[in-house]
Amino acid sequence: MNSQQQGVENVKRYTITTALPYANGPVHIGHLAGVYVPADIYARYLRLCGKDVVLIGGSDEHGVPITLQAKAKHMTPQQVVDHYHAIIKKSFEELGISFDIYSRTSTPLHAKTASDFFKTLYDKGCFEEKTSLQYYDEENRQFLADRYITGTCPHCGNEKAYGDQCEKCGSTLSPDELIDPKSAISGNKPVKKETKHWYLPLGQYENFLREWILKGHKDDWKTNVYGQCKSWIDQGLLPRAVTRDLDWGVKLPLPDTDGKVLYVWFDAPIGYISATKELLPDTWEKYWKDPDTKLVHFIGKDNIVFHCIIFPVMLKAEGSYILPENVPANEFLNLEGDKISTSRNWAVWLHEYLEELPGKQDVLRYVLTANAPETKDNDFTWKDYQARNNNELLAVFGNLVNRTLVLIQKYFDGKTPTPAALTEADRATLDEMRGYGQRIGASIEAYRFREALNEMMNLARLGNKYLTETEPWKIWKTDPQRVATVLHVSLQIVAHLAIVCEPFLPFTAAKLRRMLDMPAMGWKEAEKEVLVPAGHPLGEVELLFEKIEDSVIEAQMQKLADAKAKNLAAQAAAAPVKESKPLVSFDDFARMDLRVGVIKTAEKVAKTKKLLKLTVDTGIDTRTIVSGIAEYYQPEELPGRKVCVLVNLAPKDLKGIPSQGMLLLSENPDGRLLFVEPGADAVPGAEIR
Ligand code: B3M
Ligand code: ZN
Repeated sequence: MNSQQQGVENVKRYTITTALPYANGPVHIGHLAGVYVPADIYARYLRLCGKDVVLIGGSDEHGVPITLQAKAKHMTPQQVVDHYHAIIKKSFEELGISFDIYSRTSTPLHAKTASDFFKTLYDKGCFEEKTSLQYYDEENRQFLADRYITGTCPHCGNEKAYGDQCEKCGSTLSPDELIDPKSAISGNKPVKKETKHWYLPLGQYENFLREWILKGHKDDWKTNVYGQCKSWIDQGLLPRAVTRDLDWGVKLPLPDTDGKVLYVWFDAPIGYISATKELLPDTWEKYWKDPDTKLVHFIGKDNIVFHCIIFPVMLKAEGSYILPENVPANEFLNLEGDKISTSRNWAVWLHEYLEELPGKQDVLRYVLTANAPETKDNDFTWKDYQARNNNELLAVFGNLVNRTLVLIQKYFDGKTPTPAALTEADRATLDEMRGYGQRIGASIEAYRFREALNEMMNLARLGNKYLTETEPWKIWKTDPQRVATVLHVSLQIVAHLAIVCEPFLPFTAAKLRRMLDMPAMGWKEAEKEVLVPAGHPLGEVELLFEKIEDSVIEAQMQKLADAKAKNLAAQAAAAPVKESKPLVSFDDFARMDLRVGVIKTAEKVAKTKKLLKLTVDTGIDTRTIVSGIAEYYQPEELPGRKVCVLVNLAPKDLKGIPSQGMLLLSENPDGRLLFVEPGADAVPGAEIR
């Protein structure tokens, strides 16, 4: 019986891990949507079910990106990771990510755990030892691993590909595949030098992986995860180096290996184990070696191979560990239609969000769950954030709670009303209410968190529907007893929400419990009918959510626009300017007839992304000119715009449109085209000389 069929009641304990973010930058909404919010929902739910759960997190503090950043900032790697580990840890706490421990991989305990793990595999003869020629920077006397070497990607031509990966086309690369390799430190062409490394022979575990994943988890792993594993296994599993020539990382427990460390992707997953050891020094093994423990890794899709192939092979080879029951990896979240990018500062950083939008932790948790990229990449927009807050959290969830509690305050002095005989509709509503806990729980256990969240909101919708149909505010004078019954029923729905919203909206759940003066309750309680008994005095009514005004969204959009402009300017400043073309004579130049023109009309050329069809008054005539500026200018903003026109360029048909001349444009390093504009007083036909 696989884990899916195993309901929570059959599982003794859970070890839930979350991808360890690199401590070379803050976390952003992509990390949260992909990994940390779903993991926290899962852990909170299981705790409410009374399960024994450890939720493990921590900072990944090794790897070349950290050392490169340290070099660039004239800091030590330890200073870099200390700085970002603190920011990351604090921001997770403030968002309510309920780690049982948030550790880090630069601790001595981790170093010992990881090097002991390596030594165990080494002593068992699991590794292949290989001496090979590797790229070496003679000026810095350093081997060039992973991000220390750049070059042109053989697959897509990206000139800034790395020795381990091309970020443009996503290909996994080895340094030898790079065209025209350069050292990322000195920029020099590297030489080859002999060095010894240890390799994990993944191919020897092909049968194990086929049996364990392709057969054993065909039905319960997400298709995106299963599919990636299958293609990795089918394309052939090459030996994987587990050591590097670097000075920052976990040192090797072998003689004469100074300057060598464990490959970051060998040591980082062991960080889950060392963090558990740190948390539970005496009982950690129950969570990693007891077959009654269910191990679940929460990650983003770019980490699938490490968590489904490489780390399980390491655990299998070591022999005493359990394997992950599930790895529900999410796809990627984009921002306003563009890929989130740390280097381009195209992100909503968690620590900045918490500072700029205080008290809105649950709004972010809600929106990121509602839009979670569970099966395909998805997009975060500030407009959607505002809409979901105003139209769902405020108008549905908050409205039900507020109406119920204000009316009880008003009519019953804040005491839970005593119901009279229930009508059929009352009975049906209460019966329906009691079914939500089981349905929401089933979706969470299947890692379908969007579905679970929507079902939780459907419980609030049930309450609103009930109040709208019974309209207690209209019958207080004529039938106060009926009002008591209706508000009693409505209050039970609110109390049930306090339980079932907790995994998603922990801050709201705490407020609700305070308002109802209700103790924390387990998930099973949601099967009961009455959670707040008649006569029970309620607490103060608080506002759960407030309307988010356009100005708040506009400020965030402006922040993104500023980041984009700054990034373009930085790109322009950093980009090498092209050499000048060969000299021309004045006569050569004089043959070109350049005039001032005014754009009269502009329209998109059908079926093209780049072309606009313009009519331009050149002073000589009004003519059609087709220009590739559609990505940079909207047609409606162009009429009346003064431009510089090459009027004696031979006419040319572009997409079937005869174009007579050319507008002068400048091209930024990022490819952005901008008009070369004449002076404001220049008139159409004026010669440009
Ligand atoms: N440090 C983060 C990433 O690739 C990587 C995860 C490690 S989990 C053991 O986004
Ligand atoms: Zn590429």
